Amino acid sequence: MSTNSDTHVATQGTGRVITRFGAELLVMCGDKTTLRCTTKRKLDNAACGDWVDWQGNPTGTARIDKLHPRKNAITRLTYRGRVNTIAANVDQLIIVSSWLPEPFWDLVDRYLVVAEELGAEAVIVINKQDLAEQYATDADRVALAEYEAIGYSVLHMNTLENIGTDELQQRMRGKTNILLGRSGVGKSSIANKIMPDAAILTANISDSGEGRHTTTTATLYDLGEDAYLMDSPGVRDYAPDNLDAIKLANGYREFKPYLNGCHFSNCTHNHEPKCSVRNAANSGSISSNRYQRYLDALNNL
Ligand SMILES: Nc1nc2c(ncn2[C@@H]2O[C@H](COP(=O)(O)OP(=O)(O)OP(=O)(O)O)[C@@H](O)[C@H]2O)c(=O)[nH]1
Ligand SMILES: [Mg+2]
Ligand SMILES: [Zn+2]
Repeated sequence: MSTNSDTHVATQGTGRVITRFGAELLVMCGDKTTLRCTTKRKLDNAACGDWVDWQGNPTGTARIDKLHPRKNAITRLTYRGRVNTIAANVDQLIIVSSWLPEPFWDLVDRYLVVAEELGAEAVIVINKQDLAEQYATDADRVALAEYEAIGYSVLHMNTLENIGTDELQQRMRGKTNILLGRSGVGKSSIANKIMPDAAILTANISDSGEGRHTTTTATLYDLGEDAYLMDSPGVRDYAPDNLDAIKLANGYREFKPYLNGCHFSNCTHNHEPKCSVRNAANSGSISSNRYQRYLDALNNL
């Protein structure tokens, strides 16, 4: 991918924001060339993944003058209390765990809540399959089976021996993906397998003289076959900071058939009498492990 502003001067078009650096945005146009754009002040929140309309002007620069409606957005509160959009229009979360460091299923649940809230799909990746025999417990295997039982795909990978890479790439096709997970599970190793050339793009951007590429927004990588990866340190360890009891419960997809059956319409599925969700967990209709982790998450809100 080359940075090629000249061909677009004094024209207009629609494109997708690849990244932001300082006040400038890098936009990928329909023909896959990239264009450096400024933006109107009120479109200041344009972020990686946004679809935008841009307009070239005779002085050779281009400006974003319209932000298309978003499917969803990953936001973070800045220390000043401002909402900062780090990525927009995410189709799929790739939630990475490994056998060492050991899986934290409560963290996986948390990311699944994010996926449900965003209306995005989720793939649960368990990396370091070579260490499974040594470290995986029976409880871990139960946890994985329980995710599969409620319709999540579980993909075992081993980046050292290139196991699972093809399948992951297949699952990423036609979608804008993000990679999430705790430190040490192998996110960078996986990213390097699926986008070996992508570093070139970031190198080009930081050479452009606009100063350091700050990580307040992610970068969109074109992986071919209509697959995209949005990536940045802030995305990889993203933690939602605006959850409430309702959003949390809505994030456990197996609760959905029971939510209308609770006696109280504002039931938090904890202590309330005649709670249909708790009954389902007690009777084994849904996983009591997941329900217990839900209660822990609720208490930690
Ligand atoms: N045994 C084994 N080790 C792996 C595998 N994949 C990655 N590793 C190792 O795990 C360590 C952590 O991998 P990274 O890719 O740096 O993990 P990360 O998730 O990016 O970690 P942070 O950047 O700290 O968030 C490295 O030493 C990798 O070589 C695997 O499939 N099997
Ligand atoms: Mg890393
Ligand atoms: Zn309830």
